[in-house]
This record gives sequence, structure tokens and C-alpha cells, in this order.
Amino acid sequence: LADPIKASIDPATQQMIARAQELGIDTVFDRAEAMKPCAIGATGICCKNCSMGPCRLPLPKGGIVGEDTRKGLCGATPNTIAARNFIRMIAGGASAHSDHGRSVAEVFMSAARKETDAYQIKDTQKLLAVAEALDVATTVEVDGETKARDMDEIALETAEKALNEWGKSEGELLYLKRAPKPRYELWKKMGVLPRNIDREIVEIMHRTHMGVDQDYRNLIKQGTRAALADGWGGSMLATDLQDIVFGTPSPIQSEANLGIMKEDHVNIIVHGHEPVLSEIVVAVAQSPEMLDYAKKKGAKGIQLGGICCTANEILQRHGIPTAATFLQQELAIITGACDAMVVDIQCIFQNLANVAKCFHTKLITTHPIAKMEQDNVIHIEFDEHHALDDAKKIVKMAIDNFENRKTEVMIPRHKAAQVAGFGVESIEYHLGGSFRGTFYTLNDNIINGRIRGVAGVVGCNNARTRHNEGHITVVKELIKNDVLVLTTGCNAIACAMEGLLTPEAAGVYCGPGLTEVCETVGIPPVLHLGSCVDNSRILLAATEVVKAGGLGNDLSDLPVAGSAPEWMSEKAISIGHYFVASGVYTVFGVGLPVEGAPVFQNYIFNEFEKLYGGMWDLEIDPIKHAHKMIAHIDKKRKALGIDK
Ligand code: NFS
Repeated sequence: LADPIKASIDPATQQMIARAQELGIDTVFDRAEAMKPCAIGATGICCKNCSMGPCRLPLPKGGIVGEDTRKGLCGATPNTIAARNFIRMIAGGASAHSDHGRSVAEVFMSAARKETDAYQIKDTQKLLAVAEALDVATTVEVDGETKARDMDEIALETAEKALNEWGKSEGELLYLKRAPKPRYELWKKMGVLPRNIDREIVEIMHRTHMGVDQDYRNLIKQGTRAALADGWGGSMLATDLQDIVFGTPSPIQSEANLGIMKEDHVNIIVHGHEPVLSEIVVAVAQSPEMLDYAKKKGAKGIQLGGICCTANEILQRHGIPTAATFLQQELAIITGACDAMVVDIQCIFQNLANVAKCFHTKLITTHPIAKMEQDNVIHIEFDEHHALDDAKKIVKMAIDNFENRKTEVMIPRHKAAQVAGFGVESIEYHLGGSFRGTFYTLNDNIINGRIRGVAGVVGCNNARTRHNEGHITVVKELIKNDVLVLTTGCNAIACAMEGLLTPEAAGVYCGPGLTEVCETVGIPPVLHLGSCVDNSRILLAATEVVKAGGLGNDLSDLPVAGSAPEWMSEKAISIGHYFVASGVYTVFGVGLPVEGAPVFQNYIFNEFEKLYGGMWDLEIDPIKHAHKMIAHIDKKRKALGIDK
């Protein structure tokens, strides 16, 4: 069994791991003790792409001396195998983000066609901005006069153009031109401009099939193309279209950690990534009709909470509190107070079904592509055309279940206040200048050194490392050294649980320069930019910084760095790679599946800087991890001549 103290730095998590053990229920923390990872697979040198294998190519003891003669049955070298595996991870991650984006685009289309009552165009400003980026005319000429074009027409054409990005037969992704010009030109020169989203992913599957591409440089080139199709394509479209249909976030106050659940309320937890259904669940659960019904059933009210990125989505737009990070998902049920857990797609443990069996919890899957085999799982297939009915059914089911609680309820008392909902628009508002607009104040503070640089710290939890320790140590070390942190995904949830997402955190944890800026402007030193698809907001914010001037001409000139201290998913690899290809030095913790192929590793860790200005790195020690980022930031400051 796991030692709760060694498994997590968070007292609520420690308490609930112990509670699960007391009840005889295993959690991911215990399973991580019982099953150790395969050292060959973990270092990227196991090839199972054909049935002559799996071929395993472990590094010889003492490392490679002389020529590296390792090869698989077909002759594949460790570099080929690691590169193939790596870009298949990119394909997995890019397809998850992009398929999510596609679903949102379809909902946007039905809203534009007015086929649904549940969704409307909420943010017309954003619609106009997206229309422009997709080359949709926003004005018309009438009798020689320029007039605003009909909004419904713009919406419809924008939806068509957006959906087309997944499968168009010629051209290149339209969003690529949103990057600074030198970056776009570099991608063009390198031959990595994605043609459409789906094609780049399919091409990875082809090239990594037995006997096709056998040059790690050419393989990773396609990985780059697909990752760009994610960051500057599928993910960015997901963010933008969600903002159009659900509203662009602005700073909003809330709370985080399992302590947000309430014993005397009906607790509904939404978990996953696509806010399409959870948006409606939020609306329905907050309706007077459902509140009355809950009261009739003996509850004081309905408490909603989120897990993973669905949490981030409904937090940033509605202030719904965050219940848990990725690794705490089983624990939310183990409180005994979870009346329904509604899951959509991605990052959902199949073991939730086994845990739910020990309690009264209704576990509800909602997406046609994400079902579970266990027979206690209820599937309510969600469709945008009857979204309201689905959501009502789900909320009512949770309320009806309130009286069925069997085990003694134990909700940890821990929770922290947080401010979330930052984005390009709100950073511009808070850190923009009243005269020059844009990101002038931010740039000015970077140039004068109050802010040393900006870091994007993102990504998952991983049961192979102590829960939240990497996240919190890296982030605290960065802000202590005056680095402003932008966060998304489970890092954002971890930071929220630690109280780092409050303006008050500045005075406690930051260096003098960052404290001064945060206190003057009234922002937290760690800005929550949303879910993992919202990493696209970081790309666009960085682009705005370039545009505001004084800090070079390209993203790779900026004193910025990226990090995922506790990554685990394929999505994280895709994100890491589009950061790198966008010119950002990006450090991962835990381990990377390239360590068994030193030549390929050197290529993406070092050679890549010459090609793209950004490169990968790996550092497990969180303090060293932060200092590698700071060293890179200082290197960039020096190159810009602002290293006073
Ligand atoms: Ni990102 Fe969001 Fe969390 Fe990792 Fe999973 S929730 S999409 S993949 S675990 S950060």
C-alpha cells in the first residue's frame, strides 16, 4: 500500500488515501506501489509496431561505448524506435485535443444554424476576431459604403471555415499566420506548415508503420507538423469556439480542493474535458426548479464541482469550484458524498467504476467515444440537439440518489481560495497600457527587470512522482525569482489548492519585483489561463508580447520558458512539442521516453535549438528544473540587452 504522506504533499489527498485504505479500496497511489513501470518502455526503446517484436533495445550497462549497434529484427535503430514512439504520442495527444475541438466546432455550427436552443453565440467580439483570423469577411459593401455584415451570416461562414480546417484538401492551416511573421516564415522554410489537422495525424500513423520512415530527423519533422496542427490548430480552435459559444473568461473567484464538497448538499462532480455538456449541467443544476427538487429530497442545495479540465472550463466561465486534480479523482467518490460523477472524455480512470461500486455514487458516461465495460456504469449519451433534456435527466438522477448514501461521509476540510479566468484579453486589460494598449505594461516591466521573465507551467499529475510536489516547488521557485507564471490544466488546479492563485500570494512567495507588479495591478503571481487546450492562450499571449515591442521579433527571442513537472499524458507531449516548435525552451519532469536513444535525445534537446530556437529538456529535481528555466530566461535577457 502507498504511504499517504509520501504519495502527496496535499493534506486532503493524504487523508483520503488513508481513508480508502481503511475501507479496503485501492487507489492509483496503491497501484503505483504494486506495479513498477517497464524500464525499457519508459526510456522509449521498445518497438511493438509489428508482430516480429516487441523488440526491446535496452542501453548496455555503463552506456554506449563506441558504435551503438543495437537494432530490432528489421534493423530499426534506437533512434528510429524512440522517434516513432515519440511522434505516435504526439499523434495521440494532438488527436485528443483536436477531436475535442471538432466536437465544439460542430456545436458551434448547430448554434450558427440555430438548430439548438441550448447553445447560442455568446461572445460576438470573439466571433469577429475568429472570423478575421479565418479570412471571413466581417463587412459588406452596399452602394459604395462599407457596412457591418450580418452576424448570423458571419457565424455560419466562420463555422464552415473552422470545420474545414480538419480536412481541407489544399492549402495550410489558417491560424498559422497568427504567429509572429518570422516564426511563420521559419516553419515554412522548415517544411512543417500543417496542411490540415487530420492529415498530419494520419501521416504519423503511416510513417511509423513497419518499414516506412527510418530517419529520426524526418520522423520528428512530421511530429512537429502534427504538434503545430494541435497548438495552432485543433487546440486553438477549441479554445476560440468555446469562447464564442460559452463566453470568453474573465477573472473570477472560486475555491479548490475536495473540501468544496458539502455533506448536506447534493454533490455533482463533472470530470473530463469537453465543456459542451457540463455547461448545460451547470445551468440546469443552478435552476430554481432543480434547487426546489433537491430541497424536497432533504438536501440543502446542489454543490457542483469539477475534476481535470472540465473543471477548468466551468471554473473560468462560471466560478464553479474545482474538486480535484487528475490523481484525486477516485478520492472524490471515496468521500461518500459524491451523488453523481459525470464524465465525458480523457483522463478518466476506468477504476472509477470499481470505486463507485463501493458507494452509492452514480457514475455516468456521456460521450459515444468514451464508455466503460463495468455494469454499474450508466451511459446517457449526450447530443447537442437534446442537451437540456440530457442535463436534466443527469441532475435529477443525482438528486434522487442523495438519500441513498450508505457509507459514512468523510469530506476533508481542506480547500483554498482562487482567482481564475485569465486570458489574452484579460491580461491585456490588467497588464496593458492605457496609452499604448496591448501588452505594453507587461513588456515594460520585463524590460525594467521587475518581471524577470514569463513561464508557462502546465500539465498533469503522475503517480510515479509525489502528487503536486513538482508542480508547487517549480512554481514557487519561479515566482520567488520574479518569474510570472501562466498555468493551465492540472498544474493550475495544484496551484489553486496551494493558494497560489490569489493576489495575496504575491506578498508571501514572490521576489520584490514581481510582488510590486502584482500588488500594483492586483493580480496573482500565477495566472490561471484555463484547460489544456487553452495552452493556445499562452501562444497568443506570447505573440501579443512580441507585437507590443521591445523584446525581439519572434517567440524564441522572449525571456520565457515552458514546463510540465508531473506530466503523464500523450497530450502533454504534443503540447511540449508545439511549445518547442514555437521557439520555447521546455522542461519536463518525471522522465521522457527518449532517454534510451541518446542520439535522438540530443537532437531534440540540443540540435533543435539551432533549428527552431526552442528545445526539450528533462529535469526531475524541481528546484534544478526551475533554475534551468531561469537560466534560459537570463540567456534571452542577455541577448536582448536587458540583463542589468
Ligand atoms: Ni491536460 Fe486536462 Fe490534467 Fe494532464 Fe489530464 S486533465 S488536458 S492531460 S491530467 S493536465
